[in-house]
Amino acid sequence: MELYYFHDSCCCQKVKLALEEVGLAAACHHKHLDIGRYGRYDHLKDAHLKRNPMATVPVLVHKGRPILDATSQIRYVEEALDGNASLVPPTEHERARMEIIINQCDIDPRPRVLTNFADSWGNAVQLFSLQNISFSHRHYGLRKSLYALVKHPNPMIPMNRILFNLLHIRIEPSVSREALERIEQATREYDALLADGRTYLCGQIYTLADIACLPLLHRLQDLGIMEHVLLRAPTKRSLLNYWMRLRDRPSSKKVFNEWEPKSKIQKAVHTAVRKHRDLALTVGVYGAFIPEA
Ligand SMILES: N[C@@H](CCC(=O)N[C@@H](CS)C(=O)NCC(=O)O)C(=O)O
Repeated sequence: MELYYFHDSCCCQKVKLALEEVGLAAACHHKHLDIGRYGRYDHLKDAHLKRNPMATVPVLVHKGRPILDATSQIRYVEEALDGNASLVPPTEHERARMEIIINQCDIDPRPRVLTNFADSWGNAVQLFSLQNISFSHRHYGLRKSLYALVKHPNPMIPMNRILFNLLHIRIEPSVSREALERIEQATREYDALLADGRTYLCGQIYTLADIACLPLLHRLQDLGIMEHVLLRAPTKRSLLNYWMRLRDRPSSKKVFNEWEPKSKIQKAVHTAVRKHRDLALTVGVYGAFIPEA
């Protein structure tokens, strides 16, 4: 089995979590693809386009057959277990709940469907992520932007980033308000579920629902809006405790902290970039788009 992934993508993190949880990570060959945040666009190279003409990650290849969608991939990992372990709850009722949560956490960032939050709060989180990524592309030169525009099978994706930076086009406040409300609603729902003292979203065993949800919670933290969402009244204490508990799980630690700066120079650059990004988020995005309580 081979997994083509980008470490900082929520979709990819789901699949990596599933593989880590069931001990298949070592048997799976991981191939890191830089999908553009640091400017290499590995996903637009011919080798990847052959694997996935839509140029997205993650791609899980098993016996020469690529599986192109994260949600299908985590289900595939569960099926590959052959009863050795399970990422599915034992009762029918909880299994139905798991299905709902997996779908609610699905991400489809194609521009035409991205703002469809009704069914998925994954897309609402992705909207803020994409804004963040677009910011990180603002120093890209013309050549890099043109390359993406020419090579990308969905040119609206690089086009949106170019316009975002060139013409200072921003997500409309009404849309980001709607996205935030969707995030509020989903987190309220999950908090209510966990309020009965259960350990995981579907009861007492860790399931695909947790795998689908955790990368989104991690992203809320990364974007700096977790406090806003979980600590604002009414505080979502059960969900907050769930996150603090599950982010310390070995699989989470591996997947969410995959890239750590090693040398002193890397550390300094990393800190500077983070500071700069946080500033951009606080002043440019957070301030402008997160509505007042
Ligand atoms: N529905 C797909 C979406 C995959 C997807 O769009 N992945 C993003 C990363 S989260 C990507 O590859 N983007 C390519 C790009 O930005 O050009 C899934 O869940 O796997």
